[in-house]
Amino acid sequence: MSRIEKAQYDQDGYAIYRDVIDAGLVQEASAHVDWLLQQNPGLRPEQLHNNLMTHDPFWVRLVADRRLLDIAAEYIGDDVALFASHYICKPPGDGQPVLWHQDGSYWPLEPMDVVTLWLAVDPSLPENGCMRVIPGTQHMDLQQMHATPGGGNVLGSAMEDDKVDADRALDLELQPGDVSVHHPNIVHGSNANTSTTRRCGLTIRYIPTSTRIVTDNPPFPSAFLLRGQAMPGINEYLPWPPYRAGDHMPFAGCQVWPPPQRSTH
Ligand SMILES: O=C(O)CCC(=O)C(=O)O
Repeated sequence: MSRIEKAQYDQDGYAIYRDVIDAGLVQEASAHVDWLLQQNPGLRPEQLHNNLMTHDPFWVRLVADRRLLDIAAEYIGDDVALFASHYICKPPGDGQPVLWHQDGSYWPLEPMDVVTLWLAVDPSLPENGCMRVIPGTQHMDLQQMHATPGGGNVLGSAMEDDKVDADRALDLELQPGDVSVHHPNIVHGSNANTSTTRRCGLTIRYIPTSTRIVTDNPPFPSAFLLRGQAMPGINEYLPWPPYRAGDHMPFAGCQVWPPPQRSTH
């Protein structure tokens, strides 16, 4: 248990873990983004969403990495499932901002017991639009988000300005392989990327298996049981997708993927 990070999370609503993922796997994640963009030529790179991961073995391999699950387990316990994951990859020059928001306002979860890990694939710095948080706002109730017409905001909606004390915002500066953790209620966002370097991160939403994903059409497209036991009657989970040469991006260990599986329901 990393007491310092957990204490900071309890006080401020976020924490940072350095050097979590090795350079080889980060490099594969970066290649994965390029591969996904080739497969989905109409998509902006900020919009690589969880619907793309249902049949993608590398994506599941990445979010199931033991080092990430060990961190998630510090916050939500040892029975860990995935709710969602998205790459938010801001290209140089015109990378879009993520306006101020609280994640929990968007999510069909009961209860709102969930933690987000954000894995830096590129250096993530103020100049290329790193994530920004307002410490302590995890204690605010979830607010209604409002549409932001015009298409320039990754989420398409945001909090009202008068609810946000942007002067208190803190930049989360990360190097590739670092991970930040944030609370579903914390007010956060990120600026546009007007620099000459890409800013890519993978956001990963982990839930304990006691949290229900409320959906009319289970299983949810990114509901995977990743560690421990499912709780009967709560969620349906997807099988871990097998690797098929030609259909998927090759990755270290793909020939023996997936590992022997536990019950998925
Ligand atoms: O990647 C970003 O800039 C924002 C990420 C975010 O809002 C999130 O992970 O909840």
